[in-house]
Amino acid sequence: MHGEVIQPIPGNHNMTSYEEACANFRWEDVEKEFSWYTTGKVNIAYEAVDRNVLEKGLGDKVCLYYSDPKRSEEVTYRQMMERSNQFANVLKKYGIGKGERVFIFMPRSPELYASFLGIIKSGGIAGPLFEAFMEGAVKDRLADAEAIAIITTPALRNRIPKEELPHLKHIFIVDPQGELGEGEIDWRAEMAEASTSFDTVWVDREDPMLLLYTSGSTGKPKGVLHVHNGMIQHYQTGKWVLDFQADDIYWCTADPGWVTGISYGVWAPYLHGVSSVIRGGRFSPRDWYKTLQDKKVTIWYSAPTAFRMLMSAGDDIIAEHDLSNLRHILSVGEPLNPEVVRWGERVFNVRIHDNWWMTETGGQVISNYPCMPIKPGSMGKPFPGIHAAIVDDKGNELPPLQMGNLAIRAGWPSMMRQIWNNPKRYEDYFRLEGWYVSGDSAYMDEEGYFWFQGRVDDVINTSGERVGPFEVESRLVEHPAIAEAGVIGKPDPVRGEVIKAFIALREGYTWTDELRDEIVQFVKTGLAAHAAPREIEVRDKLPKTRSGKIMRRVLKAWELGLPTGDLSTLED
Ligand code: 6R9
Repeated sequence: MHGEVIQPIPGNHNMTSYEEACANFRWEDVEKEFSWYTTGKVNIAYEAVDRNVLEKGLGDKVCLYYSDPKRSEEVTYRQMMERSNQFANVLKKYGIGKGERVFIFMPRSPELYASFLGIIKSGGIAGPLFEAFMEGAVKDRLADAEAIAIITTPALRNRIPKEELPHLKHIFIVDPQGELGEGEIDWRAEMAEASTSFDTVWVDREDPMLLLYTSGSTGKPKGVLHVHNGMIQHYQTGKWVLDFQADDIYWCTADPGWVTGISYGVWAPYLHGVSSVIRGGRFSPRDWYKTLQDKKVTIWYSAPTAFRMLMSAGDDIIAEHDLSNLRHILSVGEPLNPEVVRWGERVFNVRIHDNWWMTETGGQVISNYPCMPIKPGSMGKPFPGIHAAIVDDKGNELPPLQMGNLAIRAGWPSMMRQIWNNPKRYEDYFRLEGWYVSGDSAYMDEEGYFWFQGRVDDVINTSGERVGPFEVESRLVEHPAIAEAGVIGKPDPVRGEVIKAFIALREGYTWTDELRDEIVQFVKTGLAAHAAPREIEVRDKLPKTRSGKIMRRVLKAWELGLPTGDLSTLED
């Protein structure tokens, strides 16, 4: 398995040798790439947008090629600057400013990106949400963050229970239909009146700009807080991992509700003044290949589930398209099967570069680089300047080929700075002296390549989305028919894992297809479609510890037909 190697594609890559890059690299040197290095004025949105227009002569360059089945639009860097200025002015008009949490809950669109950048220019903290979230999920996040405003669309408006959110004052609606209710504001009408110039609110490098909620194995989703300083890492990984060149056309398929859709859907390409493709609408292999072809995409960043779905759609569709502009492809979010890497090489004639990181790390940590041989199945090597290692449960570094906790020496530029309102949960990540403990297990081979093994905790990764079993269980037991529930990830060839629930019914209920559908719907409306179980199995009783915790490890063993292991803490 370690023997298979795919050699680099020759070319002028920004990084010419990984070893050399590691030997000479200092994060401090990257600071010189930003205008704040000389002016002392910091704001990541200025560096990513305004500076391209005002200092680099890229005002007329396309920032965004947006398209969905109904709409197609190009936005230049100058337009992006002006529109984000307008939205920053709108926020200012409503008295919304520095440090305030402003959420975004809408499908991908040019309006979403202008709003996002406007929030950050105004010194605020943006909280992007997946459009798939239902009322319960939206409410939990807005309440935890004490959000003051949200930007949404008419279709999603009714999932925001404003009456139950005392801090939420303003709901900006893009193209509202009918009368506006209390606190509702017409986004486009306000934009039309707002000035296109705005004095960017200058902040400290350590001031927050982004709040992203993500799941752990216990408790409600946690708010991961990121600061402006992350730009140092977004810039440098853009340079060395994505290998941005001035004329690249770049397509990151990730939604901004996920960290990838921000760090690599906005910051990295914008900081390099590269043109991005954004495609709205549903996944469809034909649309995707057509987008790659028509937009002449050179760098494409997606996720293993998408690649596996494309693979299963067959190679014939690929042959109908000219995809010869592609230079390389990147993948994140879940383990990238060697099979998919080989498929990519065969059908696209380029390499798929796996890379590993998390919402909490803010940027890529372990990567494959265009100048480096790749080993299919490996996530690659640590980014220069970052010390990643495999450590035991006491924090001792383990030698090659030993499996353990994948950990990172604290202090890389885009590291999260807080779990919102929850210092204890933050500290827990750093419980092993000086290490950030990822919750993933892995090993390193003798040549320094890292190989993913699994999650240490029970967090489920379905189609690249992190789902906390506890959230799903909590919602399930809210249903009157369910006495108790335990949720696990079941291996799946396309989605990586699917959600499987084991439940025990309350007295008086019988299991029927109708009840099953009702329960699935119940979870969907409470959380999100992707959080609903694909499979439900009814048992008389679930295995529990004496303290009453459902033993997911036993459920998993049942599912996989494995021995259940030590059951000494089992209730009876
Ligand atoms: C960016 C992102 C993080 C979790 C992470 C791990 C899994 C991410 C991976 C990978 C295997 C890779 N993960 N990249 N597993 N190979 N290349 O995905 O953030 O949504 O927070 O998920 O995803 O388990 O801990 P996030």
